[in-house]
Amino acid sequence: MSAPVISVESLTGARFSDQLLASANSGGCASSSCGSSTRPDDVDPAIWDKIKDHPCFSEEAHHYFARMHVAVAPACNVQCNYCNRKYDCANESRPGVVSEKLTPDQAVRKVIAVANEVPQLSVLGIAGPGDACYDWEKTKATFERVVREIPDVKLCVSTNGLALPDHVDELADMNVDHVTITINMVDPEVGAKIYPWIFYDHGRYVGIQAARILHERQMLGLEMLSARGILTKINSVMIPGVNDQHLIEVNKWVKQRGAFLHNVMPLISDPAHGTHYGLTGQRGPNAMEMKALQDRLEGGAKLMRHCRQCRADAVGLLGEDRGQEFTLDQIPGELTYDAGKREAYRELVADERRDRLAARSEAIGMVKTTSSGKSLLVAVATKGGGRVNEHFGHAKEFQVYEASPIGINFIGHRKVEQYCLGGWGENATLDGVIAALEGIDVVLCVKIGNCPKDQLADAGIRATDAYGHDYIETAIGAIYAAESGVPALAAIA
Ligand code: CLF
Ligand code: SF4
Repeated sequence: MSAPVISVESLTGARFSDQLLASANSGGCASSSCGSSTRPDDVDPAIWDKIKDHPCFSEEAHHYFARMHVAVAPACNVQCNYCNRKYDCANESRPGVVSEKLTPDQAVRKVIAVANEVPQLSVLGIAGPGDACYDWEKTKATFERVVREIPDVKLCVSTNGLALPDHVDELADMNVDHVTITINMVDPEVGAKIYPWIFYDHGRYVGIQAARILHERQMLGLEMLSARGILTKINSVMIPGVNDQHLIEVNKWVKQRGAFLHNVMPLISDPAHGTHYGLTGQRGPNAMEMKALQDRLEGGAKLMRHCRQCRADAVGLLGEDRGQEFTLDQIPGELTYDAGKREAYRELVADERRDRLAARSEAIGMVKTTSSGKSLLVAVATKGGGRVNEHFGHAKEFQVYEASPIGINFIGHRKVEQYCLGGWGENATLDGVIAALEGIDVVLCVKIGNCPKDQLADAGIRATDAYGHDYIETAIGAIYAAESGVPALAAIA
């Protein structure tokens, strides 16, 4: 096929490629630390085993591992006011995007093509358009073939929950151990403002009755999954004035029923998408409203903060989308599965993760011991591996970390338009990037020119490339310590 080979060098730099070649040539595992020895101290070993390679269920894993989606199940049994069904399912995917729909056979061919080429691939998800549990036969046919032909890819499913209880046992039989349910309400009165109708048990229901049925099925599905040890992520679309305050209650309910993660996503509402909310002027939350709600939810069900609301045919690390390299017309009719690249990558990553975790805990320990009380927001240009390794002008997003006396925590990302294209940067684009970085104290990148650096400084944002290729937490820890008066580690110009 014509898709380029995704090299480990392109992700993480020359040191990685040398290690990758050495481990690949040795024909065996180069590391004594494969797998679970990289487990963070605060995660149960059995849980870690399930999440360590899942980019959505582990923030740490999302620096190393990729997901792909196949859009095989377009039928849906619910109407959400933020969807008009012309696009992907907005419960999991970015609204306004149309994905390439596939038959199960086409989907399996695509998974083999991606697995052969993308070393980071670890998870196959079915996440719209439509509902994977309602359009079950296609979901099941796809998963069964993938289990047979590519057994080392994890399976993941996203659903509105209405048909979920009917298929929990089959999901368990297929070793699906990651399921996402979109739960926007636990009070049917709130639900009636979000769902005009549902289709259930051969009938159509509207209003509060529809919302009540949906709520009961969602809770039942969640309880059934928890009872079987299947990890659940709850997606909630934050709709200001409709369910924003109510999501605190949702968080409590799902925590009580064993949810592993709660992912609050902003409503994206655009009249051009033709949805009810888009056409009636319902706005989505801004970044500060999102953060305020997420901060209020701390202490409840554990929050996911690294979601990118990806496409229903997304391919790659979260935050990148290589789906256009793997459209059907680029995939050969006959393909043989070759696990070589992915196996070599995993060996490499096992060592790297252990090193990074050690560096991370050292940096966090140091930040906790400074007594400045300061809080610092740092935006990092990275293309993966947990390192500062992207040019400022090439970044399409910045990962945002907060350094404070409680440690160094990933708190989200800011999407931007790529500023530098072919060695040339547009001022208007730079203005947009600077606006997207509002509130950020420091930008870390591997390279930045004087012009953008000066304009960032004018906006009160310091930028430095002094920590290029360092681990993110190491770099942030050094800056935090320097700014807190601990003997200088590196200066920010
Ligand atoms: Fe896909 Fe979803 Fe599985 Fe991940 S996505 S089905 S859990 S493999 Fe991930 Fe994408 Fe956010 Fe979804 S970043 S939209 S949370
Ligand atoms: Fe649209 Fe997904 Fe809601 Fe169905 S469940 S109406 S596809 S957002």
